[in-house]
Amino acid sequence: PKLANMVKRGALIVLEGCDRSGKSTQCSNLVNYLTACNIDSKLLKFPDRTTSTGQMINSYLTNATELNDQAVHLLFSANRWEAMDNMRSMLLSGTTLVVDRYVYSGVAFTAAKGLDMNWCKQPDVGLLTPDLVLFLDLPIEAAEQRGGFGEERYEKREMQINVRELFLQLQDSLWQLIDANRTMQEIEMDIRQRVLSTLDTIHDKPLKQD
Ligand code: T5A
Ligand code: NA
Repeated sequence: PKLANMVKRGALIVLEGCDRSGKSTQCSNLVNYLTACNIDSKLLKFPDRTTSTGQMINSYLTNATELNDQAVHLLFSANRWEAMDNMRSMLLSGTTLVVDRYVYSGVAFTAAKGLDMNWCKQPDVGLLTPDLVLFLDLPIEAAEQRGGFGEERYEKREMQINVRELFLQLQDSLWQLIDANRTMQEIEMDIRQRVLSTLDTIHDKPLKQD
């Protein structure tokens, strides 16, 4: 192999799941672990509430403003699109990205409001394809035992039941289901193992967009 091609790209690892399934906890533990292993990695989160689209999304989620369902769906997608150039260059320069929610959340939450699933998928077509999607699955009853929902717009039982069903319909070949109804440490060990084996297998796989 030519030396110029020797920089091993990073992996695009996505954590998805039901609310309170522990995504944020596990994403940050994973990045700490990878960093301790000397694996260059970075944590990203969608929605990224810091950008201008993210501020509009935040204002909608916190019920400060109203937005048409289609419009807010497109904002969530735009919030991912605006991160793509930066994500691509980080991945190509060898950084593994650990992403807290991605297109699956985008589709599941809007479709749960009754919008057509195929319509929901279109704005995200062409985004970078993950190398691995870890879906943290937690039964609604277990999620409810993790304390009451906050004040945000989608944090209601009916909505959460619909979202989980839609998530499960979105399963594809990239998915691995993680039983999230275990201790944080058990889940963390499980995730580490799966991520390390993915890192071992991406050598010659090009970064994909679909
Ligand atoms: N959304 C998002 C869309 O509609 N479209 C989109 O395109 C996108 C990207 C905000 C909302 O936006 C929607 C989905 C959401 O409704 P968000 O900011 O990611 O999305 O939502 P958050 O409120 O940050 O995330 P969650 O509520 O889903 O929580 P997490 O990250 O799954 O869970 P976490 O780690 O914060 O843990 C929750 C609690 O459980 C405990 C934790 O300590 C914490 O208290 N916990 C455990 N307890 C027992 N056992 C374990 N194993 C535990 N793991 C964590
Ligand atoms: Na979270």
